[in-house]
Amino acid sequence: MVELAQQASTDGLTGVANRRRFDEMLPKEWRRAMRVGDPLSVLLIDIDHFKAFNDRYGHPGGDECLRMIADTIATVIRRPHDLVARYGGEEFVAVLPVTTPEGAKQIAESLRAAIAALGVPHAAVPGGAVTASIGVATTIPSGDSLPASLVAAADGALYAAKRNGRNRIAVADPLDPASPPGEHAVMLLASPIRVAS
Ligand code: GH3
Ligand code: MG
Ligand code: MG
Repeated sequence: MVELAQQASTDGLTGVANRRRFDEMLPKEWRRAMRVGDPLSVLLIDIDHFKAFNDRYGHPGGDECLRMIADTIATVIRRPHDLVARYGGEEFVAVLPVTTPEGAKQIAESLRAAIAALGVPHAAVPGGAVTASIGVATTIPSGDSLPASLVAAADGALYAAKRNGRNRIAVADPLDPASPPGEHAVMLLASPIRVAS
């Protein structure tokens, strides 16, 4: 039974958690963070120019690349309460409980660097190696907003990272015009906040 439950929550290709596990876990973490007033951070990680990678190296090569990237993400993000999941296609998501904006930004930057340092050849792009772009968002959850708004904010930041040239991170900010109207109901923290210990 334990094995079946494990299979039902794991992505078959990469071995990290699947989308279903993420969809179950995020609202739980959201409620827990709301109860105690902790910050909650989300990273959305999208491989750059992955269509071109598949075109060049074939779908099996793309699958192998996805596995390597997933392993790297799971190596960098490994605190017991963190979750790394395959969000869909060549996109991964990380949920980081009790993580301030500054902490989330540092983890995202380490992750971006670790993926680039893998040096997976990608001859179809100028840098010659596989890279990823990362969108970062943090909030202290409140009853006025929904978990999906935090993911939407990270997605807006990811879009900004792509637009600004890829192989970079971007942090959601309420002043960022990329944030769609209405997202401001989520309290996005522009500066580090103190967490009671
Ligand atoms: P960008 O830098 O803007 O993210 O460009 P991109 O090419 O990475 O983005 P796009 O969304 O156009 O392409 C994503 C590609 O990911 C297309 C799809 O075939 C590939 N892909 C999605 N899931 C899988 C998978 O499971 N295996 C493989 N090999 N490829 C996948
Ligand atoms: Mg994508
Ligand atoms: Mg991509």
